[in-house]
Amino acid sequence: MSGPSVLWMLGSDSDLPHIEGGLAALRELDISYEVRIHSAHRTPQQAVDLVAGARDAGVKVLIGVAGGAAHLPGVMAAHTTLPVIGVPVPSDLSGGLDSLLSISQMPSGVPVATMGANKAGGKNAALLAARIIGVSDPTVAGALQQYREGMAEGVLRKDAAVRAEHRFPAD
Ligand code: RP5
Repeated sequence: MSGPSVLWMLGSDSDLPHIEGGLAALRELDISYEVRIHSAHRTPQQAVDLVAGARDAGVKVLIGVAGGAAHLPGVMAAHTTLPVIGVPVPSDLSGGLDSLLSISQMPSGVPVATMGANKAGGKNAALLAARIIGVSDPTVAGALQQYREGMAEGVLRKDAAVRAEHRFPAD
């Protein structure tokens, strides 16, 4: 039961830059995580074995990150009843429309919560994982509330700054 709360699985190390914001968010919320590289196509057996053992290892949420054919999150969801979040990595084809559709268009019965194929995808995956964990963990729920309040304060600071600078006639 000593595994991380969130297990990230990436189809390639080239996907790493797309999850940096998500890893930072989990650290800020003090939620444990582990990142692994396994591909639905290149190392299918290792990927499946890791997912199949995740619940017994104490993992609460799985995040699959992949681009292009992007079967990884769906394969993960097929081998566990834990919640699976998919992060489509932008590709050369229409900015990642292929990744987005591949991950989001799951058949009935095997859900994957699909994030955007944009720079927010990795971060939002982490925050959705935190919300799922926060359902039964008041400490995480409290940390999320603080996170939201910090975000709102940041917007208010920017509003005040832009208002002071972009005003005509100025005071
Ligand atoms: C996918 O193929 C990976 O998730 C990655 O987004 C994409 C390209 O992988 P590399 O060729 O850079 O290893 O499986």
